[in-house]
Amino acid sequence: MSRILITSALPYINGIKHLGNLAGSMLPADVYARFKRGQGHEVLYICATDEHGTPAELAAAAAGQDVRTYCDEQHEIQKRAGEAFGLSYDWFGRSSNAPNRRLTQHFAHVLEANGFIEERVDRMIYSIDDARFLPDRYVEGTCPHCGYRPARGDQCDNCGRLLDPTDLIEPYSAVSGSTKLEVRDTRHLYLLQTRLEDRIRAWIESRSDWQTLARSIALKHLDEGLIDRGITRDLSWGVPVVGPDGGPRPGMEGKVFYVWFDAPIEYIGATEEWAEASGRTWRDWWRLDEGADDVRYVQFMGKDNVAFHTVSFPATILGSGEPWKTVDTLKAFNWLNWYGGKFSTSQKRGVFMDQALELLPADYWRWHLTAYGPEGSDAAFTWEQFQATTNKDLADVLGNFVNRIVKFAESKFDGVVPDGGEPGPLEGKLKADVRAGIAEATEAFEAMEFRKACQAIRAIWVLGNEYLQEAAPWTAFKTDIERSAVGVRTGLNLVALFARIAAPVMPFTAERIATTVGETDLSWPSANAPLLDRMPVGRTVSAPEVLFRKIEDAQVAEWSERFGGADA
Ligand code: B3M
Ligand code: ZN
Repeated sequence: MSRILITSALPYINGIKHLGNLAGSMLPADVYARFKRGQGHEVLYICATDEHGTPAELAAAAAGQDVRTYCDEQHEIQKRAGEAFGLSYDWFGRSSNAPNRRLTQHFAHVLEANGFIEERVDRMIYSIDDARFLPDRYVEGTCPHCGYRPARGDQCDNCGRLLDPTDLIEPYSAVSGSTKLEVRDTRHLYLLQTRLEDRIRAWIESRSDWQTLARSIALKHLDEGLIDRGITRDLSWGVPVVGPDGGPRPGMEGKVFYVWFDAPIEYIGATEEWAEASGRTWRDWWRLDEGADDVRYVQFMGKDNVAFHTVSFPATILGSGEPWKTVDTLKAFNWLNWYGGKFSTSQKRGVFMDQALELLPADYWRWHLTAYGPEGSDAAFTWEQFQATTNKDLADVLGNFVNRIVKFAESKFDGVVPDGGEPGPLEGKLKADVRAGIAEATEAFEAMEFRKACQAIRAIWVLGNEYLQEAAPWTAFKTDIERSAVGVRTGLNLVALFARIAAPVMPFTAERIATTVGETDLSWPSANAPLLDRMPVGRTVSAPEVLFRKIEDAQVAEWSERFGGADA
């Protein structure tokens, strides 16, 4: 049994997340966490809302709320949406809580003491009409790289390049729309990433376990050359910049740390929140000198977040010179697109987590977004594909199998696991095939290849259907009741197994399926555990209410109308 720390990129507080956000970080992290717990490992899955910075201030202003109230509300909304989706966080924290504030200020102090932070006078965009500096997203304009408009001051939504507000062409204030902008001097703290470059490169090279996508993004950023980054902003909402004694820092009054400086530190902060709430210790998860050396740390995120996790956050950690745990395995995801275009929070394009659950239960989405997610390359969500895969994988293959065999046991074998008969060659072959399938699924999950794992799981469900087709207990029932009993018993054992292998991806369904055959064990099956002869003879079974409803063409039409579809 090992200890596994899992984090998924912290969702921004500015509104409920769309399915693309879910598919590229929180959902796969949850699937992996459930898989690892199912194997009996000690898992700590940490997530939080990322609450600081301009996105929060702007969203609060748009909602007509003060930013604290806005964040309080949105945090609850996101927390509830995550729970409803079955995201099994051990803790869902808040980057605006006290532990993160303390830790962020701590890191800044040690970095400065180590010579990696410097105060510089910066030239920043100032809005005369708004009477304030306009950091990051407070400025919009045309992307100098790809010509996209409106690109935000911190990053272009279209080409993904990180930007500085002064890079934008024809900039304007996102607060007022004013173009009366000028560049003024202001003091800021800079993280001297250039001085940490060699250390970061050596560290990346020591990470043998990263996925290709993550590694290539990280190395590309290093090869392009690191720059020293401003890590403070002229904003009121954030972690305040303070002096070493915690008091005001002359010249830095009213400034806060840049949201991307404090956000990843919240992985640690949220663990501290969890520890406080549960009476546990967080240090043995994070400090190598206090027991974290046997922890395996896995991060999940979309590809746009990789540079921050492979370069910026490591610069903070490595520059501190303190023995903090760093990421062992980094799993990055591509984009889930909405038809040919992008999901967009600001333009409300696509389906959002709360809306999705109004349409269908969580597991329909969890299966589709995991089995057909944006793993090796970008993937597109379309209603038509969602309908096709749901109806086939879930209704025809899995749901139908469970219904058919349990109903038959109810009608012909008094609703119990029947006695009698001996397994023959057909069962022998099934067992070998199922074992091979489980080995394949296990290997894929271990490698965090979720699409492949789902394929292997579906293939096992198909084996069950093929077995029933051949064993045909309904036909045998008339001539050879023992043979029929073997078929039913094997089928019911398969039902229990199908629940177990579905559990990481479809936890709600797994429980419902297991209940039909009186099982509670949803652990991941180990290589040589008994599989097809586990259930006690005589145990009562009872058919489920319909497990999955097929998605009708009329629903597809209605949803396309409501959310946009092919012509969106
Ligand atoms: N909140 C970006 C995002 O939502 C950001 C991730 C932070 S991870 C420390 O895409
Ligand atoms: Zn661009």
